[in-house]
Amino acid sequence: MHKIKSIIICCLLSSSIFSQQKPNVVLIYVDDLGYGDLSCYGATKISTPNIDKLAKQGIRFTNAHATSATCTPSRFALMTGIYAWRKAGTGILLGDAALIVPTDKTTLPSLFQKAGYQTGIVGKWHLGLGDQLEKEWNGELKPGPNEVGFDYSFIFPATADRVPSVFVENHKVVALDSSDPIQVDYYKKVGNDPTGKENPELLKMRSSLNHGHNNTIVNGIGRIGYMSGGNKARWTDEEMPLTFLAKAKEFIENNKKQPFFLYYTLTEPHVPRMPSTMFKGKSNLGYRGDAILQMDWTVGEIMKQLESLGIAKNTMIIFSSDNGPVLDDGYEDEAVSKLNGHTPAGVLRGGKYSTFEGGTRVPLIVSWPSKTKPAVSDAMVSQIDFMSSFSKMLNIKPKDIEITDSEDMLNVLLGKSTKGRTVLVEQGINSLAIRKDHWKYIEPNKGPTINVLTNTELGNNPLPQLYDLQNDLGEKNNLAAQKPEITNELASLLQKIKAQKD
Ligand code: NG6
Ligand code: CA
Repeated sequence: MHKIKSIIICCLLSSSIFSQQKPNVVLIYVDDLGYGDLSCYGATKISTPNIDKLAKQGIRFTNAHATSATCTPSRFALMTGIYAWRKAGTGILLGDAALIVPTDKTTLPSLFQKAGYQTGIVGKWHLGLGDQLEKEWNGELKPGPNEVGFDYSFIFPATADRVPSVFVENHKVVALDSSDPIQVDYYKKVGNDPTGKENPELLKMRSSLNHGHNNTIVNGIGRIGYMSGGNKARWTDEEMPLTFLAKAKEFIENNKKQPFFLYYTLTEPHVPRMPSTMFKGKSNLGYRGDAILQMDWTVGEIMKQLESLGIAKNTMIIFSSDNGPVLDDGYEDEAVSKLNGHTPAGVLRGGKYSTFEGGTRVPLIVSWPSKTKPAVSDAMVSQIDFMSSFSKMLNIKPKDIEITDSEDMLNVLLGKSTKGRTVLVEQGINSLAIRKDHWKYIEPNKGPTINVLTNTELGNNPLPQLYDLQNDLGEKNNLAAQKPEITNELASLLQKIKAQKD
């Protein structure tokens, strides 16, 4: 009897130890930050001490990828574990788009929910809201993040340069006055608000030529799309980081006694870059640099909070970006003229929108102080792997995952193994590429060579391209004609992966 009792006590104890050890996870996902934008990734013209500290205590990856070179598809893949190019309608969404994440499938946050975590998202969403385009912004905005796995959400719907320029907290526009209802239209003007096109004299920052960020003016900045109403609910760009930080900290504070998953999706350094007063002019690289300093500061504030709550050791912080960098992405914000020799993509070719490495190879840092030993890892990993890796860590095996684009990389993410993926598909704006070990093949396509608006090399070429990334990380030397066997092998491997059906 005595023996049975002690076995039971022992079991209870070990299960409670296990539950205490479930780490909190804070996934900090930033917008348009490049491979060369952080000092821990070699930047010399800008210094990011807080993120550098995170890198020093964790694993810093040199060959990590967003799945795509733009926001919506990268975020879709991260949420679902499925390559976005398999699903129609997963390109860059307008601000009034309907939800594109399925509500009846396991998602990254619902995986955590199933494991007993409290889950929250604070920041940019950009995966659509509601079940139709024409939605009632003044009522309940459903389905959205709360229907795909988040217990709590405080978001803005699309991008900072798109209307409606308001925050949404758990289905409702924050601070909405019912006597001033919101209307949104992407094709024709609604209401009487001035636009950047008609009233450029009202702007504090102009739209770049031909980019078209000159529709409704909100907070002195022309946006993509038209909105009317919701005047009290409209955001002030300079306050945005502080608002998101306050909400993120509130979520952490409220859940400090139980395991939580926070998906903290910062808008920096995406356009419009309009940093808080304390960061304006601080970087000497224009507002893009200032936005990076602001982002770094925010990361430091979260690290400090975790320390002061005594939960830093058992909190995994993951830091990454949704796609590569861009300088002029819509506003005259001096990102180009004040660049001062800074190289946002580092040694990589291309950037946001591009099928070259600059499009998807991004910073990735994983720190879990009680588990990870500091290291630099060259293993190939993708954000799409978070789904399978966390499924392994949480011991939850969803049966409703349609396709296994996501690979279990838990040991790699925790620095226990350096054996990353051997194969990965990368998605540019017009074409796909496949990586196999150190080889990279870009499928032929007729897209433009350069995005003339942003001045980014897109990686498009009507001929096949093959690069040896071991010796040519900058993708300068196309070996397709010289190495037809490898070119053909990769081309057919890509076809095979594309043909996999869900
Ligand atoms: C582009 C916008 C760009 C940015 C991007 C989305 C134009 C000319 N450019 O279409 O400014 O909003 O979409 O960025 O409209 S992302 O990081 O969310 O994918
Ligand atoms: Ca982005």
